Amino acid sequence: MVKIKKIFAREILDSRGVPTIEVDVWISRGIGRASVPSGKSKGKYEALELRDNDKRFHGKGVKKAIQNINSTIAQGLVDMDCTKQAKIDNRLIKLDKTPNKSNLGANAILAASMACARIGALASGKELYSHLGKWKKLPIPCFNIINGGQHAGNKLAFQEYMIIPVRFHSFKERLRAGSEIYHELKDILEKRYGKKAINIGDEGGFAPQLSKVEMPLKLITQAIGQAGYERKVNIGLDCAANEFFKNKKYVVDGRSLTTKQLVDFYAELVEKYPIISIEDPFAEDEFKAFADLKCKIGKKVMIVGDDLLATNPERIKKAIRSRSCSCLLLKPNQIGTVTEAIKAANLAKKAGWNVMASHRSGETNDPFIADLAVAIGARYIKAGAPCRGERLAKYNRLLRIEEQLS
Ligand code: 2PG
Ligand code: MG
Repeated sequence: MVKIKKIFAREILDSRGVPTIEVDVWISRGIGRASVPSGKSKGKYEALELRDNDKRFHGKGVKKAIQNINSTIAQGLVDMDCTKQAKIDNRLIKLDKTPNKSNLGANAILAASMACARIGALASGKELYSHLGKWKKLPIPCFNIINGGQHAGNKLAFQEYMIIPVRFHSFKERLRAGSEIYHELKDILEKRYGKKAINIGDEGGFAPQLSKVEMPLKLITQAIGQAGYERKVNIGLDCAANEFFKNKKYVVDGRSLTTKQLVDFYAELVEKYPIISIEDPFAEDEFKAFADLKCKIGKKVMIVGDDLLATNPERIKKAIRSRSCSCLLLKPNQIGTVTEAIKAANLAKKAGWNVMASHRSGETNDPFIADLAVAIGARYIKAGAPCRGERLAKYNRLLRIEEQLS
């Protein structure tokens, strides 16, 4: 038994310069520290992120959440055994008493939960990934190299265009391929559209002024080929379709599409490009549309649920019943504790789905999600482009984990 002595939270800034929470948990021989990310294209079924909504930081301050950690959460966790993550998380859930963590704030609760996991690992003399799980395989990275939607100042309806280096023997080789293709794409964009096309979006991918959703697929396929990785690297999309769902239609490239038309459009894209994964192809309540798409292209393409599932067990169960997905996008801050995130992953895996562990568009340098991905045996991880410190913090951590495991 290693007792928690003290818990202290502070307000820090994330990669968009917006406040977020960092927590220190103390035991007699050290500190565990963690910080939480924040999304922009958030789904309505996510646990509540508590913001101050006052004058500071345009309403985005997190002082209330910090106060909750330094008072209620600290009082509730001090003297508990830091190596017992499930018990800690259970206590956090009880202290909050709401289904969506709206009392103390999911950002407050998750920051405390993650910091406890870190100190629990230290106290047990383990790496974080082996403290949290038994799996020891590295996930395949999905690098978001063109940003659109809410993450960029361009007109692209789709939010993320990812390259997925599938056919390689190590994480290290996958990271190399990701970086080489990223730089190949940079050259292509600059030559074709000039310097303004190589500005980057929130997740480190390029944000060229393209307006047709198919164009990035052409450019990325070209970059993969020119870098010499044809047939070894595939493409994944996060359409984040909630964001272009207006009056029951999907507004893509200036056209308003019905669900059926959008299903056909995805099927066409899949025929033309080496796409193996599509996340949030429809809005967050459209279980049936997801299922229709899965029925049509599901043998070739993984259908990933993010806003649809919100890392929430009830929604995951519903999607299992309705055959809407074949992969869970796992975002710990959608549900609010480390233990609940692990349970969500296990539920998805039991149904035969894949799991893709995910960062958020507003990140910190905390690589927690990398360790969690290994711990739960996630087949994939997405942490943005192979560019920008807060994205590389995750990929570089995986390089180190691979070294330890080999
Ligand atoms: C997503 C995420 C992360 P955000 O939609 O999958 O890439 O974006 O964090 O803005 O919700
Ligand atoms: Mg998403």
